Amino acid sequence: MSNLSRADAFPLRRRAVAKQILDAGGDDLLIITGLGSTNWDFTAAGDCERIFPLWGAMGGAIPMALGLAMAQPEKRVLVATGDAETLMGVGSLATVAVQAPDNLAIAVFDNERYGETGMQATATAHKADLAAIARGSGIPVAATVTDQAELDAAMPVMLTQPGPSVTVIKIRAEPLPFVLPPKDGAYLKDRFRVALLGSAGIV
Ligand SMILES: Cc1ncc(C[n+]2csc(CCOP(=O)(O)OP(=O)(O)O)c2C)c(N)n1
Repeated sequence: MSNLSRADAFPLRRRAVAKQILDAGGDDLLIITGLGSTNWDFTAAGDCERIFPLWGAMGGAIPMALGLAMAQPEKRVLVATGDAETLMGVGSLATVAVQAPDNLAIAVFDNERYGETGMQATATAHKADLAAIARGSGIPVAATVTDQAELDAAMPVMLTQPGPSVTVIKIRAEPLPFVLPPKDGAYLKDRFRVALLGSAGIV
């Protein structure tokens, strides 16, 4: 099987992975999801006010989560985003390493595809290794998981252990029905701020 089609048979399924993370994360976990499929995955798992789905700004999910983690050092922050989104903002991994917030976990849902735009192969279907890029950027806690046992073992890395961490989760390349979160950016911002700060968050 060539690299370009191997993701069609990866055992981990993105919707189940998102649900496992959301369910295990508990009520205090703050989540940023990247544009495209991770938005739909976490909305399908259970849209809630502690999730901020990024509708645009490709490459912006990790920088946004970094800022949130630095602003809220007592809260655990997880960003779940795609391989193409991560590659587009790849310099942000070096900035994460410089700032090194221990409350930040990065989960890359790596289907080796540009899912939303028609499943074209990304660089991770060829030679790019995002965990190696993360380590080379200065984030030592960086690993790739490929099956359920490895995902289970990585859950504490994503949810409780000191970070920053990068967990690259190889998930099946599969087109799924869109499950859209609310689209109004002001509403999404306000509901997230109220969940985090109370009513003072939107004065
Ligand atoms: C700057 C920019 N370029 C291109 C796009 C179009 N676009 C939206 S989602 C997407 C692919 C996302 O792929 P990935 O991050 O791997 O997520 P997946 O849906 O495959 O999980 C692209 C190219 C965009 N929104 N912004």
